[in-house]
Amino acid sequence: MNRQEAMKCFKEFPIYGITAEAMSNGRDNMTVVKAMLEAGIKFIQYREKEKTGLARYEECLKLKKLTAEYGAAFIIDDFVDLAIAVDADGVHIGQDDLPVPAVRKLLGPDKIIGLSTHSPEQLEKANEIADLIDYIGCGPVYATNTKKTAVPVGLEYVKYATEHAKMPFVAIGGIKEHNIHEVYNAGATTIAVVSDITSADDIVDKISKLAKK
Ligand code: 3NM
Repeated sequence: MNRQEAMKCFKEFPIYGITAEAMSNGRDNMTVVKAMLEAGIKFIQYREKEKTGLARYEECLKLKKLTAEYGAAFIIDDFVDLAIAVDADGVHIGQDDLPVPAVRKLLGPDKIIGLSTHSPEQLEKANEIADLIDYIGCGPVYATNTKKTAVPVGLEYVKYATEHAKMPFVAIGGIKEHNIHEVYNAGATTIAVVSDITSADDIVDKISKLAKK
């Protein structure tokens, strides 16, 4: 799908899905992603930092096919080369990765770039190159074991993003069924939930609860 169609997916369903095989109760990513898609998720990020390049490549080829069957966007965390190799719909990068203009040069004009931000300063810097970025991540909203080094930025930053971001944003970090209503109330319309989904006994049921405002 093209960049515009992929961003339509971003906006179509409130929950943004991310893989985390180590926190999936022994299930593989294909099983977990299939459940996410069955539940209506339209935007999947492949995030696997510990696997080998070959394992990631082979898995992403399968996941790209699966997500395409459901008309969902499929993007890759961190690895721009992998995204190009499997013709993913884009990448998600962090503040310490290749700079956005360099990634845009590698990917060309028709792929999504998402950028993690963790402060109003980083958001304002992203705003300055809004034409190169499709969406930003804002977090971690709460403390999380999934990304242990990150310092929580709280709902205040979600409110800041609601008012100031020039592009769509996804709130992320420590968001679960019991606190997601606070994040919706702070103005987020797209919310990434990792461990509360991947570790759920019934993933489809969990997502239907998270998607209710
Ligand atoms: N990025 P969970 S927080 C992958 O703040 C990630 O940019 C973050 O996992 C950021 O939903 C985070 O299990 C982990 O807390 C989110």
